[in-house]
Amino acid sequence: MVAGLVGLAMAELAAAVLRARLSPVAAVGEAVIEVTPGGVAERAIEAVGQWDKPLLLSGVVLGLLLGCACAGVIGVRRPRGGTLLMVALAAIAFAASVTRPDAAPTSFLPSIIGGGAGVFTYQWLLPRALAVVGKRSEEPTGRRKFLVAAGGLLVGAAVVAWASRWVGQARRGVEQARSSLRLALASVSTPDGADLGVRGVVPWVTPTTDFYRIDTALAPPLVSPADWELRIHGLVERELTISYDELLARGLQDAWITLCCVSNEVGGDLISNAQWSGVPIADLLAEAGVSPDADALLSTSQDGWTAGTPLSALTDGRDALLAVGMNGVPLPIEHGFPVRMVVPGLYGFVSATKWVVEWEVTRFADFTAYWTDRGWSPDGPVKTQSRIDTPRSGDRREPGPTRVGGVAWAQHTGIERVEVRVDDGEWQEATLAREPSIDSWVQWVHGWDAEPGDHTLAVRATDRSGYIQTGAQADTVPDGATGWHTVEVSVA
Ligand SMILES: Nc1nc2c(c(=O)[nH]1)N[C@H]1C(S)=C(S)[C@@H](COP(=O)(O)O)O[C@H]1N2
Ligand SMILES: [Mo]
Repeated sequence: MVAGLVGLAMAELAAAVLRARLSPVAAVGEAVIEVTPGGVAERAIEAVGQWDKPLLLSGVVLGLLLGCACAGVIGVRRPRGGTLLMVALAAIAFAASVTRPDAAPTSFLPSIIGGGAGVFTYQWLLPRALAVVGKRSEEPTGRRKFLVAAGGLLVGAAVVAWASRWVGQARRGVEQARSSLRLALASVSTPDGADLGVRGVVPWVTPTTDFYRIDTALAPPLVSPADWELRIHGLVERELTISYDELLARGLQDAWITLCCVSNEVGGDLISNAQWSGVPIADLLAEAGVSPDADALLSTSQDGWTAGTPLSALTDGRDALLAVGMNGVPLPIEHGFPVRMVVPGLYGFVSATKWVVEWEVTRFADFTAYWTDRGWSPDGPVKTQSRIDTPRSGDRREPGPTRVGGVAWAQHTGIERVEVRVDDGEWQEATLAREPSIDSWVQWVHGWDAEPGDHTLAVRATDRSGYIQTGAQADTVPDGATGWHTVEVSVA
């Protein structure tokens, strides 16, 4: 039973951290409701009134503990059998979790984590329990050892259960603060002509739920707007501390900016486009008065992550924003709520600090940041790149006219031209969509008269500085991948 409680606590914690709608216990409860005949359920509810849910959940927990007690009894003679029963109990929770109609890809995790913890604890505790039973408690140290171990585990389980409550509540509190905000954000609609609507090409505006996510946070920092402050210090004339309301009072601007991760492989999907709303970073730096000696802004997030950004990129007039909104709504918690940075033209790891709380105006010579400490470059301008979204590698197409399409990007430089090459043929110019901003990616499409056989398609972009995207392949480390994206298609 101790093992069962340990597993239960771990499952609750995993569910809270993963923001699962249901913990495994609740999932089993829902499954019970599902298989209970309507008449029986109605009579039960009539009998117990609004206690139906707490009773059901307690029933599930009791059932679990009963099962665990059986596993304990069985384990005295057949440790294997006891383990098997523990695994079966976890399997019930697993089955209930993944068969919920709204099950997410991660729904199985809490039951696996909790089940694993329970089975592991059972196997660890059982020999100690057997030592007591076997010696008929004549040896007091065996008994004491077992009691200490079991007691310690129970206390641990209680702490974990309490932590899971706390995690869940903190999350709900911030979620509520977020949904009660009334920000003056531009509504989002795709600018005319930006989306070519080619099937298989990602939408020009990335829906927020599909926006890539990269951070080092196991669970996202939970910061309420009421508690948020940005401290600006370092090589400035005036130190400033700005609250959320003070930030909003400066007025919001909207900008289309395509954010990209330096870890994006050639052809990868760690790139997304959104409309960001926020206050120009340059305005805040001007208020603080930046010293001419400084060349960097070291930004720190609530969870201690850091990035170093060239001051030049923040003050040269581009839409570098201290953002509070994304695609017309307050930033989602995962994307940096309540406030993050977004800088066109720079990879996220040197510029896009989420949950940002501190700015130090400083010099690159005087610090290192989170990823520069781990082998990545201190500089991170986005490299001009292009990607084929359709066809995909391995696709089969009918012979005849067909469409090749994708996206290209050179944030804050702009895309001049995209070319497609079939096998060893000539580079042929593709048609570009309208580009509402040089800070976002551009869709392209190319008509291809596909001839039977196996073909390799390649794409390359030329940006408005005249630079033609290199075909030389470079790894993502230390400052971004290069090379042409190619796909293999068979035409038959
Ligand atoms: N606090 C914090 N901010 C962060 C990161 C992080 O790990 N922690 N990762 C950065 C990286 S590497 C990228 S690519 C972008 C990704 O932003 P997104 O998750 O909103 O897409 O956030 C940046 N900001
Ligand atoms: Mo990144």
